[in-house]
Order: sequence, then structure tokens, then C-alpha cells
Amino acid sequence: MENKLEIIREGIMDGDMHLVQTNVQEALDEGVSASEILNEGLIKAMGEVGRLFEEGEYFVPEMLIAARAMKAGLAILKPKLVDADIKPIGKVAAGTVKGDLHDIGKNLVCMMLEGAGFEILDLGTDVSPDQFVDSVKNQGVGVICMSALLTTTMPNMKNTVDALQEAGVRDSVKVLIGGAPVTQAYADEIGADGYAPDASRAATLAKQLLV
Ligand code: B1M
Repeated sequence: MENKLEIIREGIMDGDMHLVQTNVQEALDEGVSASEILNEGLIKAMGEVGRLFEEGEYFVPEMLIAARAMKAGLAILKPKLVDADIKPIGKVAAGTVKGDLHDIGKNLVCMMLEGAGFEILDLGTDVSPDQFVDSVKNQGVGVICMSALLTTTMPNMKNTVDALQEAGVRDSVKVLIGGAPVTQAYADEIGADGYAPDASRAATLAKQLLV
């Protein structure tokens, strides 16, 4: 059984979605629980992918194909996870801020968060402060991840933090920000809870903040 989980982990790290799909199904057929496949197979492998990315051994393409393989495995696992009533560790709303259409980095953040065990509400691009507020008020979101790639759209991160404050929900959500022009200093300045320089560290930080 350990062997099967090892094959799943290696399949994800190599981006081999067919190998992952086949072995997730076979592991289930052999009676391995969905939660064990999720935690010891999919999530562990994505953690390793994140580590290699941070160490400069993996780059964006490797991370994307690993995430695609992880998602292929997760698709098979999802109905079983629902049956077994396995709860995600938290719900995250992710979006690129108003006026900004760049979504490659934001999509990577979503994938790493999903790999880390979060439920993702992907709000897409050009997301208004009101949409973020609505996700907290009406959709059970506990963490917001905002992405901005343009210096001209970064102020919409502050506008979103202000809108959360005005709506009276700022204290019920953690706000994380990222994107090429964004810095820790900017996160401090606008009163965000954290800044992550890449998708892997966004997932680590989201987990830390929920503890
Ligand atoms: Co645009 N663009 N673009 N662009 N584009 C940049 C950002 C730019 C730096 C290029 C340049 O001039 N050198 C420049 C911005 C300059 C500035 O503001 N200082 C720029 C510009 C000017 C523009 C337009 C205005 C161009 C025009 O029309 N005149 C226009 C704006 C459109 C709009 O948004 N309203 C525009 C359009 C586009 C395309 C549509 C053509 C395309 C986007 C396609 C898409 O996303 N679907 C595009 C692209 C591809 C780029 C570059 C080349 C690449 C961006 C990218 O995807 N990087 C970019 C130049 C560059 O960065 N080299 C550029 C890869 C991605 C994985 O990295 O998004 O940084 P990144 O994500 C990282 C981290 O930042 C972090 O994790 C990811 C990695 O793990 N991260 C987060 C990201 N979000 C996070 C959120 C978090 C945490 C971490 O939350 C907690």
C-alpha cells in the first residue's frame, strides 16, 4: 500500500496525470481510504513540489504540470471524500483584483492551496472589493488571497481591505496578498495579514494563519 502512495507521489512530481489517475483508482479499489490517499499521496506530493520550487529546482512549468496531475487524482477522490465527510481545512476566496486580468500566478496559488487541502472559491480576474466582501459574508470564506500584477491595480488591494472593514467583516477573515509588484511592506501598509512571494508560500502561510 505504501508503494501505491509512493507511485502517486512520484506521478504528481513528474506531472504524469494518467499514472496518478490509475494509481488513485487502484489504491481505492485495494481499500486504501480516501483521506490517506489525499494526505499521504496528493497533499504530501504537492508539499514536496512547493519545496523544490522554493529551492529553485522546479520552475512554473513543472509546478503547473504537477498541479494538473494532482487535480486529475483529486477528481477521482472527490466523490469518496464527500462520502467519507472529510472536511477541507478552510475555504479560500482567490482573485485578481479589479482592473487586472493577469491570472497565471493566481491560478497557481489556487492549485497549491487546493493541494494543501483548502476548498477554493476562484473568483477569477477583475474582482471588485464588493465581490470579496460577498464571499466572506455569504459564502463562508475564512481566507482571501488577492493577486495583482500591475502597479496601477495594487491600490485595489487596499480598497478591498477597507471594504471588508466597512462591511464589518474584517476580523472574520485573513487577508493575504501577492503578485510580482507586491511586497511585505505593502501588506503591512494596507493592513493585510500576510504577503507571499509565490504560490507555495501562499499555501504555507494560509495554513499557518488558520491555526
Ligand atoms: Co502583462 N504586464 N499586461 N499581460 N504581463 C506584466 C505584469 C508587466 C510587468 C510586463 C512588463 O511591462 N514588463 C507589466 C506591468 C508593469 C507594471 O505595472 N509595473 C504588464 C502590463 C503593462 C500589461 C498591460 C497593461 C499591457 C497593455 O495592454 N499595454 C496589460 C494589462 C491588462 C490588464 O490586466 N488589465 C497586460 C496584459 C497581459 C496579457 C493579457 C497579455 C498576459 C496575461 C495573461 C494571463 O494572465 N492570462 C500578460 C502577461 C503574461 C504578463 C507577464 C509577461 C507575465 C505574468 C505572469 O503570468 N507571470 C508580465 C511580465 C513578467 O512578470 N515577467 C506582465 C508568471 C506568474 C506565475 O507569475 O503572476 O508573478 P506571477 O505569480 C507568482 C507570484 O507573484 C505569486 O505566485 C506566483 C508564482 O508562484 N503570486 C501570489 C501571484 N499572485 C499571488 C497571490 C497571492 C500570493 C502569491 O495571494 C496570497
